[in-house]
Amino acid sequence: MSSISVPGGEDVFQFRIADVIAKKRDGLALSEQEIRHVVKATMTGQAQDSQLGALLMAVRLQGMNPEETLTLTREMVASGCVLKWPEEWSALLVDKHSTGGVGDKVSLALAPALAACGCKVPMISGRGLGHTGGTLDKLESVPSFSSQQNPEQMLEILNSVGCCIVGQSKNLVPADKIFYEMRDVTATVDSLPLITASIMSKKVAESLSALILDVKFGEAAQSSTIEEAKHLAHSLVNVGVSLGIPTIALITNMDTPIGRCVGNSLEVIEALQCLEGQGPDDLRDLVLHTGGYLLWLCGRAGSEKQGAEKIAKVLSDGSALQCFRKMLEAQGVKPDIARSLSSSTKLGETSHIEELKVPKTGTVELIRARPIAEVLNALGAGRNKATDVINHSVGAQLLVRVGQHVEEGSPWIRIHYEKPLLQDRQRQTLQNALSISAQPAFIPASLIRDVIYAQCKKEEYGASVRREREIS
Ligand code: IUR
Repeated sequence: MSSISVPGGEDVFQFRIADVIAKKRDGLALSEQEIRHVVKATMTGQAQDSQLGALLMAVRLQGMNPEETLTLTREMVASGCVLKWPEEWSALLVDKHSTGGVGDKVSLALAPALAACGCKVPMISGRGLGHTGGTLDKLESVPSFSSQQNPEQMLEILNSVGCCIVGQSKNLVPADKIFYEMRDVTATVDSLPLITASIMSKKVAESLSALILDVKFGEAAQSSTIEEAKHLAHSLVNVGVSLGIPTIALITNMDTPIGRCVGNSLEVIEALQCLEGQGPDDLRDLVLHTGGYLLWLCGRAGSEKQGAEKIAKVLSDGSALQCFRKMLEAQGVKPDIARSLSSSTKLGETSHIEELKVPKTGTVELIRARPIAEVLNALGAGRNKATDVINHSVGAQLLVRVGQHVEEGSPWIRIHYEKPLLQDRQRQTLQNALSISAQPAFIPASLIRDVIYAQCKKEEYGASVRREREIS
């Protein structure tokens, strides 16, 4: 390393990227200046693709300590713009991030419910890839919905409605796009520090007052075990709190689809049921708890329980549904469609609807989300590469729940499809997704298995993190 002085400026450290790669290859921690240099060199094009690939692999194999992960996150944020909001919103800005699941329509009900409670929710979401669905794909099953909103438009919608759900803008954390594309082709996606910095840099750039993470584990999740999910959750929460955002993570199970519907337009209808104060219990439970924790973290409720009660109120009195409709209208949906949207609206139908039958009498032990999502993907509900076109109407309705007694020959799943047609081997895959037991099945009360905080007492959490932010 050498340093040169720029007239009137700080010393500019000159690193050879090859030396930084060698340091990480040998298991040493990188300094703040080294990480800053790598991110800057990535943005200016000075770092060659081969060097970035080698560095990402070195990080994947050797890891990063919490300080390095924090620095990487901070430098990635600095690669682009951050969203700026009016000062008077400084305790109102909240968001949620999920590591991805099947049938996960929580954000669709949560964002408007939080807006109805007085929060500002600048939710930046993604599209589905592989077997997990994406919030933007779900919303795009509503005709003319536009996820492309620039920061000025977001500000306007937050002012008038309180929530928006939009796609990632090019100027926010541009380093993440470069790193993510490189990770995808270098087998380095599954690196804890790289996942942490990727997720948290985008959330930090939203300038939030509080954040909740839904870190999923199970057969249909990115983390297959609860231990792995907790490890990721600790890393995410520590970065959030270190950067002054009160952050907690829920550890939730993802073996069985959330709710009863999988597939874009069917999931919007199910989210509308939740916004009408009804819908499946597991979905409602996640919306109430996620919202409850956020209201408590940002200081709008005295406890998570009080927060959940506020969310329950706006779901039952119709104000959350009104916010959802207003958000859709503000994001391009025709007023007559947006204003009358309800769970009985038809959002597109398929030419084929087919029910599969329960193979033997017993209790439903498990409905495996992953094979169901994979078959639906192949039928056009999702994409395997970013350029694939999806059919929003393709999906499935589960007609039974885990723990339910079922009789042989009764229907358990209804598949909505068009072309390509459902094949016999896919019918078999779906049948194998249903486990029937002769014994009564254990039904956990909630999908939430743990809550991860940073290192301070739960009672003081939101306030103490807010205090730290004011001091720093
Ligand atoms: N989502 C992100 O935003 N970043 C990642 O690295 C992964 C999921 I994996």
